[in-house]
Amino acid sequence: MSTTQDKQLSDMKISEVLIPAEKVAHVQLNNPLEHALLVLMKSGYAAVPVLDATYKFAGIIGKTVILNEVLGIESFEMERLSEIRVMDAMAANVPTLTRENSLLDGLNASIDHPFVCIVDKDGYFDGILTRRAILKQVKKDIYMNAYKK
Ligand code: 4BW
Repeated sequence: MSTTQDKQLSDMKISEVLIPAEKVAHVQLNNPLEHALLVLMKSGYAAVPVLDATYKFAGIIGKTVILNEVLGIESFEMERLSEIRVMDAMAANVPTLTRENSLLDGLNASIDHPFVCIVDKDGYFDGILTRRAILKQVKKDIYMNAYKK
């Protein structure tokens, strides 16, 4: 039986390299931007998924968007961090895929996005596919093909 180790990227599904939901830092729609910024700073990530109260995927929020929201004419108006909610600042129009999509679909999406959110058929958050996971697989493919010659 072939394992992820010796499979070609073109034969793989997203489920084989997905980071599962329980390992992904996230925030919720109703959280204030202050909480989202804390999660982003403490996790070290530039952007994380936004979920609703039932764990359905809703969008993505990142540090740049948050800082833009509180950027005044000459200074940052930090008190606004507690006034604005994540749902009013996040990017909602982002592509999603399912764990059954091919890794090639993921590769296409990751050209424009550092990570792609994976959802089930009802929109519940399943995890993320990162560029890192895809690049690791691309590297394996290149090495495997080099040894075949
Ligand atoms: O805390 C980190 N741990 C590790 N192991 N690597 C990290 C960490 N923070 C950043 N990195 C590296 C990764 O290679 O820097 C790249 C860019 O991070 P980003 O985008 O700009 O914060 C990381 O590349 P990646 O693994 O391909 O991840 C792409 C993007 O996916 C990240 C972040 O927005 C999101 N992400 C990755 N893992 C996540 C996550 N978001 C929430 N929870 C996670 N566990």
